[in-house]
Amino acid sequence: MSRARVLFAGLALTALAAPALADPAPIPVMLKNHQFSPNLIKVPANQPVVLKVTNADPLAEEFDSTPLKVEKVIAGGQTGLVRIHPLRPGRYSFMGEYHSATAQGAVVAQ
Ligand SMILES: [Cu+2]
Repeated sequence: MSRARVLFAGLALTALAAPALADPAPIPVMLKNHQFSPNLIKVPANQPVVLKVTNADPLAEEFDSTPLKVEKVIAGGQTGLVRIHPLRPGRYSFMGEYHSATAQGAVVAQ
């Protein structure tokens, strides 16, 4: 291989490896009868986290959290990925904004 080809091969490998680091395994969360399950989600601190939220209700819901700086609408019967930036240890509440009387939960980073 020429020097240029070796360099290109190295870059290609880097590009393939990067998404695995940036995209952690999603944590499944179910929303049914306007309640999250689990409603207490333990995650590792200081690293990015992805929640895979399945809305099993027929109505849309908005996963909303001011402390997590997240807002995501998930249509009825659909699944959405909620990406959370690395967190310091602590408790971060979230809710389903459209049904907040019952749709409440928290992420606990530790
Ligand atoms: Cu909102």
